[in-house]
Amino acid sequence: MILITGASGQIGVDLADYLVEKHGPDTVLVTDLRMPEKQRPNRIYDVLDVTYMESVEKIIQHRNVTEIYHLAGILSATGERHPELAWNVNVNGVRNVLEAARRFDCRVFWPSSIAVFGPTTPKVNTPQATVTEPGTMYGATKVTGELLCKFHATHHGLDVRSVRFPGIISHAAPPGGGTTDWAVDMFFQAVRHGHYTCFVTEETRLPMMYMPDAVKSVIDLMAADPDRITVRTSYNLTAFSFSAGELAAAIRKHIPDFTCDYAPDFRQDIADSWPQSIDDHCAQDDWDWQPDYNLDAMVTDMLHHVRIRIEKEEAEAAVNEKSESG
Ligand code: AKB
Repeated sequence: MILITGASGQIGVDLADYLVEKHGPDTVLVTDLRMPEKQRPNRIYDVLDVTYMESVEKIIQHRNVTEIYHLAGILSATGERHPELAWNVNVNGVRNVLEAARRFDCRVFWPSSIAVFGPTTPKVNTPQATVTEPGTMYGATKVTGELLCKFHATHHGLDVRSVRFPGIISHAAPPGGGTTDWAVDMFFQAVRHGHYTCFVTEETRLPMMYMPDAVKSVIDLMAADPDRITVRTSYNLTAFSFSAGELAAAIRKHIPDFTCDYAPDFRQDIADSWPQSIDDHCAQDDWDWQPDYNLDAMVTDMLHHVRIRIEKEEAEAAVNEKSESG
């Protein structure tokens, strides 16, 4: 059985779809802190709080889990507001999962982040091996998680694999509490209202990736020959970089009246402490990483799906309103 933790989150929703499609619904256990409001037919759901070791062990043992995609985590902006929560979920969560995986002989995927880098890291083409002195609690939890992964891999032979995700752009599930959320919000606001007020400046440039590539990276990394995996902390990974102003301009090619203004808040400092672009040659060399989407292809596909989603939501809202008033 394949276990996904944090499966209602941004990556979890798309990854669960992929894994269910590939392996069949009987082999994927979809877990999160709460049962999802809308459940898909033929899915096995369960509740799992990864901060409780006993619960993690129990679910692995009872469900015969052999592979874990440990996605439960608190993102950067929420982590800055609730540092203790971030430490508990991100560090104790990954520690519990790694320890249980070792005992029950499971393989593990765990996402790290560009947040492991900080103000003292080279910002352009950030190398794989460089300074990791993050300025945020989220970054501190990710550095700690990476070191725990390496410890379990080298001391216990645990097959744990990881990537440092950049900002991820998706339409199926919204991100929650991240610093790169503006790159998703901008699409939804552009389609809904033709206007967006962005919480970072126009010049803010960050490395990003479209969700289909993020899912592909997880699948490719987990499928790679173990002898080729030379990085047991976490692989640098990127698809492209853009500034908020460049994304607005790319959206404007499809929605000419779209306007965007900029009102930076506390997330600006976090964004400013992160790299602008990433060198992911190790991932390219070790497991042939190559993204499929560039900026324009991503924008075209995102707008198509965001429009469909918003039309569907509006149609559902109209039906609900009608049934309530009738
Ligand atoms: C965030 O903004 O917190 C995440 C990340 C880059 O890890 N998207």
